[in-house]
Amino acid sequence: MKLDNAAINEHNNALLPEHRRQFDYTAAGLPQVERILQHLEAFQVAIPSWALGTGGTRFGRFPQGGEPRSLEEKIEDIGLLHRLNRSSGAISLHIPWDIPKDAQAVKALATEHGLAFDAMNSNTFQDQPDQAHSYKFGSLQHVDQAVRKQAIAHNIDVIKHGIGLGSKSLTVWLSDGSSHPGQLNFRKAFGRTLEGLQAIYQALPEDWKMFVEYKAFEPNFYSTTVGDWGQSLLYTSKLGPKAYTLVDLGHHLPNANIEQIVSLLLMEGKLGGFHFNDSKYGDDDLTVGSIKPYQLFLIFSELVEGMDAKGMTHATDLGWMIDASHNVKDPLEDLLQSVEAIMIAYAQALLVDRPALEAAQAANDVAQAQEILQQAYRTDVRPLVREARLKAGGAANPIGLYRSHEVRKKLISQRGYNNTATGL
Ligand code: PSV
Ligand code: MN
Repeated sequence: MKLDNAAINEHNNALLPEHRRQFDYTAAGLPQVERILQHLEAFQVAIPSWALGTGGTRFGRFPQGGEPRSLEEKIEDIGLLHRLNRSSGAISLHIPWDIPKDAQAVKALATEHGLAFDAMNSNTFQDQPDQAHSYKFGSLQHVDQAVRKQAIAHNIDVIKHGIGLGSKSLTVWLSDGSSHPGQLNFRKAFGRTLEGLQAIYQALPEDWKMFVEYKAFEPNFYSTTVGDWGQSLLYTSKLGPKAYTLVDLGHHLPNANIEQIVSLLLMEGKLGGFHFNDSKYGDDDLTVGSIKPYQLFLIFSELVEGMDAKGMTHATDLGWMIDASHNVKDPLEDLLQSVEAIMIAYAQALLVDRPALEAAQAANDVAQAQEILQQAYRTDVRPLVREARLKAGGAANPIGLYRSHEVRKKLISQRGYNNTATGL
């Protein structure tokens, strides 16, 4: 489904006077507004190909209807999101859930929608119907070399698909681990996994990055072979300069200080990218910023500070991706909300008065440090994010336009009710 310029203009014209009033009020109190708007306009968040349909839990799934039936329709849906918010200009593919049959055609369709291909994701956590060996007891950690070879070959295949699409990175998330004490020799499992990752690393093109994603639990509930940022950092340090750690916000044990993890990984030059989501209990995969928006801001605050200290380009030097599951909301609305939450946290982080914060830290002025952070966090930056979106040609109120245009209803009439777009 495509939205034409006329529909966007009509929507924007109605909202412009009120937007101007709000923007002028916010901008008047801020230094360097132009710089902030440029940063916001440049910032793009990749949408995962697996998040466009209704998700579910092991207890069931309640479909919304109108889910994309093919990779092409997934690209169309992300194109629509990008048309609305101008900040979703990339797609992250999961193989084998979304194998491009004709890479050239798929790439051309994505380009038509203004989309680039972000990280490719491999999958050695599920058995596929045509697969020779099972991943029941792991993939790269497996005691049987034949299973390990199969998992390595799959990752190399994913790289090949990515080359055809113009992607520049591979994300490896392994569900490897154990569910019972004694099941696994931790040291040997680590060694076998490292060997497998090394073989995959060898197959990476020169200008590619490899992201090693960690997760504390699930589907294994006693140990995970890439269980936390320390273990991921061990692997990526041993692998070499093209290997980086990927932080999925939902993959930590409760109350972990993610902003500190991010800061130290950046310091070591080993932070590769993000999977954004939010959670109350574990890997809940909820809408970004819906539960802990202050934590999201603190993470972005460390990112901005750490990237600036290294002279990195915010928009392109890390991989910015969403990894969420939309169980009760319309997935497209949920994704619009997630991207908006990311842009808001980023904008707030750009507002932090860094020299003043440094001075407060140097003076051990703890109360002042909090004042400075919360001054930025409590600023309503939504008019700034909206202004950047309008400048880029997007909609003043993406969800408002999505609803008034009755997009979901139209998608259901085009695609029907009973499709499943997710691979799980
Ligand atoms: C695992 O929970 C994960 O976060 C990995 O990134 C997978 O690729 C993705 O979710 C699958 O939904
Ligand atoms: Mn993830």
